[in-house]
Amino acid sequence: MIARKSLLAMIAGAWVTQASATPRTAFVHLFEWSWDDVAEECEQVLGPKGFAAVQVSPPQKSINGGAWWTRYQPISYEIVGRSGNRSQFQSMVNRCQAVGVDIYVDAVINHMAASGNRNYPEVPYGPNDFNYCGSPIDYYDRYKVQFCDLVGLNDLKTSSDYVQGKIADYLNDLTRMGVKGFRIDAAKHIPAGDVRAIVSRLEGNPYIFQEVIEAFGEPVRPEEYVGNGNVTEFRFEREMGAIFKGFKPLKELQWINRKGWLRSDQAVVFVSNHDDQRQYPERTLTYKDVGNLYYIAEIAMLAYPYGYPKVMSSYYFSDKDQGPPSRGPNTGDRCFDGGWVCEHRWNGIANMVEFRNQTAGEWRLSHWWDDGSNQIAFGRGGLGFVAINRNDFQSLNQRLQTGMPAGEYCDIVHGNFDKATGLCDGPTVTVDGSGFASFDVATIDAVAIHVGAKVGKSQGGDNGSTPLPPPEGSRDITFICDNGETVLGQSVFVVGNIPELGNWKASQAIKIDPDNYPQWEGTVTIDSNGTVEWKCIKGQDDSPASGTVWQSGPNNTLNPAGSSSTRGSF
Ligand code: LM2
Ligand code: CA
Repeated sequence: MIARKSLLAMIAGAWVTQASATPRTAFVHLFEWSWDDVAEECEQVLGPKGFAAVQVSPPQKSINGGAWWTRYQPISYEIVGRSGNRSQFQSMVNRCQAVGVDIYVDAVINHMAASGNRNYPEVPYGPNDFNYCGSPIDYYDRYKVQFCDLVGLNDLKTSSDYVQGKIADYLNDLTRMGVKGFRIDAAKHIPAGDVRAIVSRLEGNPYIFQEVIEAFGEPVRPEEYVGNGNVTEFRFEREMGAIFKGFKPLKELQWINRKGWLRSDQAVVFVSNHDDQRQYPERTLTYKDVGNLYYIAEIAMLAYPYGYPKVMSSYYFSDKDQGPPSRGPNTGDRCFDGGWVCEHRWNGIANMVEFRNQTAGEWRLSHWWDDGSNQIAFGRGGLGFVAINRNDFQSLNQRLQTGMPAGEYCDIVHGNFDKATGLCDGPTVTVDGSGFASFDVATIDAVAIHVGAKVGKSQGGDNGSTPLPPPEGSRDITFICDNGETVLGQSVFVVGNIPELGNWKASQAIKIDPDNYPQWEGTVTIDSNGTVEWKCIKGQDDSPASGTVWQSGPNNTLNPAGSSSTRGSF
């Protein structure tokens, strides 16, 4: 194992990875997932696939009931509910963080529940902490939108110092637990200035995105909120629906970011969300759409350089109030078994996240081609190329200029690229010396390639066609972990902040040996310069990301230039 790892590091040129670590540029909404299941998904899928973050369902205490929407009726800011309790929430945050995945909380702060008496003793809020407008919401009247009860939900007086303080306390509590961002639910119903006042009370620098549903002719506009953080761009969702459901030709995608919408760096975009998949299925793409329309739309979103994309991950439902399956995706009603849809695991969606990460350095369309209607292809400045066929009776067969370096690339929609071996288990696309390649795309399907999945090249951030120079200063370092008491089937591994140590991904930790049990020891070849931070972990023999137990306390440090061994302890 040591030999394989050091050879790998040599081929990959770990120093290159360090210099150009790929950014994480897409996130997923794990709607109604339990905290335990989210944690496992971070380790098994989201970390390895390069997702930046997970939006989780509202974690605060809500009214009881089986419908999914009970979570949008808070009765207290205690962290407890259908997805789990506070300690499960904390453990999820930690486990996701350890594999580089942030947690974003859906913050329901415009209102409390729909009870009659406007009393929430656990916060506490009393009648004076609410607005009273005396009528239902009228979306063409700014005052009513922001001060009336939304579908009967008690509208908080977000202009009040006390209410702002309580909301900020709740969000700061989450930040201290390690939460990295907030979706501000129903932000359109909170005056932008009130959101700003709340945000200004937040500790740290959490990522903020505000749910402001744009609708033609309404007085409250998404643009009012851009000073507070990002804003949802619902026009993108609607346009993707129009295009992929066939009301407009696919070639319209070329102009989708030039319609006077929010700027790319202000916008959160999605093909579907938990409300619209239920409320407006005729115009919103969902897993219920025939064929692969929804699938190729998600692929198109992830390929297209506009906004910060959120992948919807749903469960199957027939009744739109229906709550989640009673058993989680990892324990019972598994992904793909008719319980949880798990779109984020669909091959092309999961792998297009890496496409977006790998192409972030060329944030533009290039090499556009279309057939005049429903077949398109475009590049990302030589870092990636995608061909999408929305035509449902004719395949796409074209020789196209990709702008990419010559080589054989994995079609990551239909195959998986193994970064460690440089092998592709699916079809490949060969780009010739002048950048041309032949594409054969079935009806309602897509093919995508990127520089991070070039066959024969274990991936270490190298995206050119020139061979890498050998790494300088490789050294063999002995890693020792003391007090590594394990049970049968469990081993000790080391993981750390450099590629040779798995970049803090438990799934890529390096196994060491119990030569002097309970002391464990192993040698790893390190090419990186600078201080190395690392920890001992325990995990399943063949799968360190399962049941991972981390060495407590601060990281161990090592200066590879100055020492030949380093030690940590459980
Ligand atoms: C949102 N964004 O602004 C959420 O994305 C959306 O899912 C929430 O509505 C809404 N705002 C309030 O946070 C959902 C659901 C509603 C549900 C509410 C409150 O779409 O149907 O309303 O949560 O649970 C339900 C009933 C409704 C009833 C209301 C109050 O469906 O008929 O109104 O509770 O009892 C009388
Ligand atoms: Ca309000």
